[in-house]
Amino acid sequence: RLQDLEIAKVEKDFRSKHLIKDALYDNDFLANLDSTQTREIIDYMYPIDVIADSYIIQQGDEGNHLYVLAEGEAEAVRDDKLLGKITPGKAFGELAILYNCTRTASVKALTDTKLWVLDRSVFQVIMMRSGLQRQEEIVNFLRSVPDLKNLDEEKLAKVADALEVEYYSAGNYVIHEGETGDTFFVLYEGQVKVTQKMPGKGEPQMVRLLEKGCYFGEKALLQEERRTATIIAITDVECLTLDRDSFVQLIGDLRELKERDY
Ligand code: PCG
Repeated sequence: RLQDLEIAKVEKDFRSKHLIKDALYDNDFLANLDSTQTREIIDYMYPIDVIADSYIIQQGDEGNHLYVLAEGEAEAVRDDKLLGKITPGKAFGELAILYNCTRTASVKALTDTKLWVLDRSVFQVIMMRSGLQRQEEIVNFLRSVPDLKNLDEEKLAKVADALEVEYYSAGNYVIHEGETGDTFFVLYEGQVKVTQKMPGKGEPQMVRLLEKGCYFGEKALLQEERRTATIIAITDVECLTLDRDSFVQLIGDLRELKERDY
């Protein structure tokens, strides 16, 4: 377990979390991690600086780290042949970690760079937790969500499988009233406020606050064409999201959601 390794999560701002998440999704070998694995990798990566012209990875070495380039530029070289440039938002070093082989190429910093790093030992613990354990964590959380807890076990498990993670920084819009939308959100961390346009009022009016364990965005997926309210992150926010197809298949016919009257 991660706790047994006595490694702390590393606080990071939401821009960094975004960058790491996009880098993981952008990488062919890491794109299929589930939302819990993605969240954990993001939480446990730590920052390092590497100065220009030094090697981040040496071909042939044992691989002990997975990297995401945050700032600067690097290049990948195999047998003295340039494989390509690595730019911010790219993950690299995953092959030796995933397949237990030696480094298949060298990576050299072309400028001073800032990197996010994950130790192999942490990566392995994250990967080795059984699908069942991970699913259980999310299912337990979903059981605390009003209305969703009435889903049967099988549906809950399927929802847990289909969820993805999304991050919003404090002050950012999650949903704009009036736009079309294809996403259902469950708030996993942080607070958002709901505002709505009201007749006779110039500014949208505050309707309510939502916190961990609340859901939103169901209306545009059920009876309405468009978003009926605006959702703004008050704190940094972590959401678990379902796309329209999964929503319709798994949750769409819950009476509690359909009949929800704000
Ligand atoms: P949707 O899809 O219309 O997008 C905005 C969401 O805000 C909406 O779904 C609800 O999930 C959520 N919400 C929270 N409080 C209210 C409310 O009082 N009225 C409405 N219409 N939506 C609300």
